[in-house]
Amino acid sequence: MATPLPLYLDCDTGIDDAIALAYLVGHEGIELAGIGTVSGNVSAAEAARNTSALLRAIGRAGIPVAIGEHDPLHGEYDGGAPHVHGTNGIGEVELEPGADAVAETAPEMLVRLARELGGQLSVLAIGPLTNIARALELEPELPRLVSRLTVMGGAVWAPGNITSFAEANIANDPEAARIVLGAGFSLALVPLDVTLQHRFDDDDAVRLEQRGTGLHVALGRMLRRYIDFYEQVGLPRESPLHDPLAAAIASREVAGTEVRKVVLEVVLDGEERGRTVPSAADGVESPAVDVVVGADAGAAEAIRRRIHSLAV
Ligand SMILES: [Ca+2]
Repeated sequence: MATPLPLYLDCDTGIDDAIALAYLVGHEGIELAGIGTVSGNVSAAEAARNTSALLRAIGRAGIPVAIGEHDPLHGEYDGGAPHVHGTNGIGEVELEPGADAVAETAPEMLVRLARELGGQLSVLAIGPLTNIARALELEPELPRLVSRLTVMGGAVWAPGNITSFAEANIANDPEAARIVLGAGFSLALVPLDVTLQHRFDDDDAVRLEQRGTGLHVALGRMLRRYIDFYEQVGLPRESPLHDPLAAAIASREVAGTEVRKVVLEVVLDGEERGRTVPSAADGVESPAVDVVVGADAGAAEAIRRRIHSLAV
């Protein structure tokens, strides 16, 4: 078997973050070298508690979790998305507490791992990009020290979800997004354009609950809560796989079937704040990124299979 891919995960756990985490742990080709948290769906501290509790439930409490930035680069944390993810971020599901967070911050952990792994580290960001922007302040060479950065975020040719223009991860810290998208990483952006095409539904919640372990029952209940939210806002009883799809693409298990290489600008002002726009300007110096707009039709099944395979 090939050497596992070392991965740093940056997250704001979050129900779809929890599903992505279970997928990553269930993937034998991934070695989770460290996890950092950032405020988004919940505060960075709450996200760390949720992440550690999930790792304990999965039987992987030894994976280090570092707390990252509480506030975006400009302004203050806005209190998260309790209407989507529940007041505790994981759909009011109660889990046994996990290990304490480590002493270093999430940006410090990312920089340390990138230096230690000498270009081998892959990075997956499924929350606002504040920690990645702070890590660039600590280590401007970061884009050349990591092999690939995969970001769940943005709505490029599709409408947004937090406003009609902007997707939540980018909208929660547009300044950080502008810095990270322009920093020169080998970068795959996994926006709403593609994540909305891949979904779990009530059958998945039932199957997770029937799997019967504490972890799977908890994930099933979280998923049901998430599906309830989509129904409340007038959408089908289905859950888009935002973060899990980005995880499956970062792991290279799921391929992008349509990928467009474009320079992206992030709108910072006005009603379109947080919008990700393909740049029309000629001669811009910013580097292009790979925007994934289509992915393997089997993505949801691949994610489902990994999560069900977890022996806990
Ligand atoms: Ca997330």
